Amino acid sequence: MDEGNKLRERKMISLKNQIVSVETRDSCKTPKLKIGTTMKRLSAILLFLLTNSAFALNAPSNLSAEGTSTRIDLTWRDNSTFEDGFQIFRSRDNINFSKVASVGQDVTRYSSTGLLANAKYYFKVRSYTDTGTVSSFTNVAAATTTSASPTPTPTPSASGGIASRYPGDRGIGYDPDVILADDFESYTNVSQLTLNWSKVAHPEHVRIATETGTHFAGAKGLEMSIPISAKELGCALIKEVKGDVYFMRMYEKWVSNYYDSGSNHNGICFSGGTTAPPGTPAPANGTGFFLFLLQNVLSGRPGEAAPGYDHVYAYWPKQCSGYGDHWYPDGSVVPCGQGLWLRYPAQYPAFRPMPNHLPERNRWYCYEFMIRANTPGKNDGELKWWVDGKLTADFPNLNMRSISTLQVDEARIVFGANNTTQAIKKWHDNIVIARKYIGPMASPTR
Ligand SMILES: [Ca+2]
Repeated sequence: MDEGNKLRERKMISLKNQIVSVETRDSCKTPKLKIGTTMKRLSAILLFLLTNSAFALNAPSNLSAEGTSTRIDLTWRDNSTFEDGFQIFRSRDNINFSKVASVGQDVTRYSSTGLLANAKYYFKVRSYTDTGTVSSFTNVAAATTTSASPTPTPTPSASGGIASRYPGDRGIGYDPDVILADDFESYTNVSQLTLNWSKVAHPEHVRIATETGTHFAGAKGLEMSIPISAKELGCALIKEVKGDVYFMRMYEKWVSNYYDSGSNHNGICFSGGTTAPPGTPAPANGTGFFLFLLQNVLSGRPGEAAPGYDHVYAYWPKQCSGYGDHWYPDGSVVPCGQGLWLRYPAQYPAFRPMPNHLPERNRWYCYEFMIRANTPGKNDGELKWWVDGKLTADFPNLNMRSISTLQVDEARIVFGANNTTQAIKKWHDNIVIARKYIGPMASPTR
């Protein structure tokens, strides 16, 4: 018999003695008084029994609360064996609590829904029995709801992009929302690229190409190539920007025999902050950096073929791998399995899985990548991309930064590889960086 049971045993004996003494004492007085008094005493004893059986109804413990958009999820530990359920109390000020719900026996979780956005709530829980017994309360747990679910950036109609107003992209560079438009027609050599771009990294791997098939429109395109090499080689065109929302559209084409099974990066990249060397994750507190590269590489997925499925290569505060995560439109993440959007749907309510997209080699595609940095403290950031004007992937509800000074500060064209066993090559044309959706070129002149 444990101490609690011993205590209860002693209480019961004491109560029995009281009843006996009541009957004995009252039996010496008038019978009428005896019955009435005894009933009163018994009621008091019953009340005593009921209220004191709280000693046996252990309080739940370890209450924790987690807030999402307009709901808070509670969990606690059930420490009682004969409760009929648990009562949940809620407060806005941690002083005045009111009961908001009861849940059944052995239940250890509850979701308080329909709450105000961006609001702090306090909770405590106790166990109860149907006879009116209640335990003492758990600890008070508090959580704050986040902003209401953001509406993902609307997908523009085919005719709604900036490019729809500039057939053949003619004059698109003068649009007030366009930061850079480059068709590579103005250059005779690579050194001139910095007239429009902030920096060209490793120009020895970059060429202005004029051969048939190396340009989407006009007479020239941008060629990037990597020779066979045992070490990592790469090149990039970098445009410095400073803001929270950018779109970058690029026509791109992989050479017909393109194949690289090693570490390969190629495509459109947005980054903010001071990026760390490979293998160093972005700080989890959201004050460091983020990097998102829309690319195609082989990563062992079913049905895969060169150049590999579209995906985002991500360094961000919630990355699961030190060497960056690969996000696919269907919600999976290599090397971590399911993305956060599939594992925690309540935190990513606007995420919709889409089929993965595998481009072909030796064919031009119009890729457009969008980044929207979140409002600090809110999960309203977003990445999405389009292929030939068709929405292909959408990652809303992202929280990629905690401070407003961490902004998108570079838009890049990236091409690089490590341990190449054959030379690889890719062509690029008609690049536009803008603050609004661009869309494919209207009436291309080929
Ligand atoms: Ca061109």
